[in-house]
Amino acid sequence: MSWADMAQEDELEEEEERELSKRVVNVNAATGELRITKPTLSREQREYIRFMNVKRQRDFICLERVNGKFANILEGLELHTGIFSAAEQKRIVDFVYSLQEMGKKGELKARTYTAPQKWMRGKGRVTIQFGCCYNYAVDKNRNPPGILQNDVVDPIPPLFKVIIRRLVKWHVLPPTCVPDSCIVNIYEEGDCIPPHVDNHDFLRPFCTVSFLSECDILFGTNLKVIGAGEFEGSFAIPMPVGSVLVLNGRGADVAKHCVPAVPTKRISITFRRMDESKRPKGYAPEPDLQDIQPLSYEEDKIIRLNTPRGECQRQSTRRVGNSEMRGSAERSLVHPEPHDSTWSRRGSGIRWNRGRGVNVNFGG
Ligand SMILES: O=C(O)CCC(=O)C(=O)O
Repeated sequence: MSWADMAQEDELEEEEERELSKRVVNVNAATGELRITKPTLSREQREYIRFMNVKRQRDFICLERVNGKFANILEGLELHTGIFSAAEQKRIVDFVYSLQEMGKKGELKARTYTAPQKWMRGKGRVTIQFGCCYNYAVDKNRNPPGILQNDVVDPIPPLFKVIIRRLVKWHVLPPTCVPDSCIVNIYEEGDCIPPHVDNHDFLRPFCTVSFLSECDILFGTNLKVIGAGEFEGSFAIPMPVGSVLVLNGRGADVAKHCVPAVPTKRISITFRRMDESKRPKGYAPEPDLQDIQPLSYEEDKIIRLNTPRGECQRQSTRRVGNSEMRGSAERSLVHPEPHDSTWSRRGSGIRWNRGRGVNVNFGG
């Protein structure tokens, strides 16, 4: 399948659409008679249902001393779940694999695909960059970290533009900050991303979408490197598969973040908008990423849908994530809980140990 074929907005939704249009069996309580009906929801109605079922957590709190005063270093972080269905995630992951194959065969531009030298655990990960070439550290040409002005990478593939439109339409990113670049990170078991604050060549907010496996992202003003791929930080946020973590405010700029060595293979895609003055030379904005408008629904409103039984649909505020299902008391101390709860801790140190999860040290 070509990239152009995948550019169809409907196509990301295709499997989900089938799911939602499945036949419904109604049992008549009095007669026991079975009636099979096929709900005919318009595309807008289906999108509305999915949009209303997105769970959004915006109440992360971790107090740390910043310039002599306690401040919530997680202010500005948001975790959105339910943006991508399982079928959509599979489609995206399959596409990433095809990109990886192209990269290995030299079919992508030289700076698009980078595979790290694997010489010790906890070193690097495969990256595939689109829209601009980001330099993580001073390179052999002495370029500082940031967007390289003279290096070319491939343009954002159509399927990723579909994702970007979804993120803006579904109120994950504001229309003032439509991403025009992205980095795919492919983590094999043991790969990590070390503590960093994203470069200011990119605007805030930006976001990361997680695929294949859940892992923790650590935040803290002072993230310590304990060993290869092992870091210590103040707060861990589990990123469920298919979730989108938005970084903004102090959560993006005061706290550093890192992903410790992952227990199992994982893919993430970080979407960011370049500062206009930092765009690579000759960069032309993508016409199909202009004028994207958020859906004009309010996130928390009840609506009556035109379903056969006219039921009310309401956004659930309870977050049911894998972390809850694991039922670990240890993890639940630091993990986000239902939408309207607030979790607050002063920097007490969370050490991430591979295979053992998060240990909470209350520091005496
Ligand atoms: O993989 C992730 O979730 C984090 C990625 C990240 O921090 C980055 O791309 O800068």
